[in-house]
Amino acid sequence: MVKILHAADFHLDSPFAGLTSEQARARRREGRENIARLANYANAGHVDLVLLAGDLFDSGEIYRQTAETLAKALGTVEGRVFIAPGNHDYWDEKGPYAQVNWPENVHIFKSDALEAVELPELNCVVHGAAFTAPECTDNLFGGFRAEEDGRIHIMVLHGDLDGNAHRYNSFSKAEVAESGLDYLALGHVHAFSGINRLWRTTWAYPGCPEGRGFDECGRRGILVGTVDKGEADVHFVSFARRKYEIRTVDVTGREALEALETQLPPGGTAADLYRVVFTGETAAGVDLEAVRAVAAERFYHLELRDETRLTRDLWQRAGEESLTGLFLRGLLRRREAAADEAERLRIDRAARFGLAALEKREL
Ligand SMILES: [Mn+2]
Repeated sequence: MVKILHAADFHLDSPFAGLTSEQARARRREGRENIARLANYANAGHVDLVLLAGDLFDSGEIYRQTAETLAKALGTVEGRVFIAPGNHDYWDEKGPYAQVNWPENVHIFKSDALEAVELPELNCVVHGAAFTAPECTDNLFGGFRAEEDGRIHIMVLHGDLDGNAHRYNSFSKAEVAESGLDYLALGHVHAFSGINRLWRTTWAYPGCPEGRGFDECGRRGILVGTVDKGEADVHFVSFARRKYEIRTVDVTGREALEALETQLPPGGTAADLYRVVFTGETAAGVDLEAVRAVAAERFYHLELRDETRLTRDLWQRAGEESLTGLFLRGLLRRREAAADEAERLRIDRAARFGLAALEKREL
């Protein structure tokens, strides 16, 4: 039995567009610190193998110290570390992995042909391969069969299981089922896949351990557990320093701040990045600047959107024989013909501005 820790898709030195440059810098630093946290976590759990399935760096254009920081942190791991470079951090003689000296316990797969590393002390073999370019139209996995030799066979690989793009090492579930592997540690898909099984092979994508935008919301983490012949007992562990969350807040008949309050978790949001979308019906819309002035300090980062629609009784004024009625009738016709929700929201906004202007004129 071997104890493993499986992680992937750190995307260190991501640009973090959408944050201030100061926060983006802080988040990049936190990303690098995550590696040391990971090493400490592995040591505390007496992990034998740390399996890192690619996309550790976001690109070849990393900050100079990043590879050094990674090498130093992984050198403190008491077990062995295996890295299978992916499409963002593909192996290249001039690439980021080649810039530093790696400690002895770290093995980086450097070939786009599968390689086997034997670990007799663990009765285990770790297989792996590398992307050697930003795309890999070959199937690095296909045809692989683990020897039936009583040893535990594990593979760490970046790739697209059941993918149809064929640009990122696509391979099939049938191939995994035939592999005879005990555990397949994958990287590439950024959401946790769940722990899956195909015949005797357990496989999983851990997802990225730290969200980097509102397309990577919620709990993020790593996988830890044990692998034995024909069985793996692996589970997800939350690891992210900060979460991205999107909350939809209906403000119909309520103050925006009050409504927002009911949607927030009891544990607080000071460490997290939130996008709040106000919906429902209002006469005047939501004063986003007023909400921001009060609420912003309670979040690491707060984005606000007003997607409320005009209250129904205001649209009813379309029946009036007045300039307001005429104006609203015109918009209502366009609203009924609108192609999508976004266009309807734009028309609601136009109605609001128009009504405000008309009210001033009528005074
Ligand atoms: Mn990735």
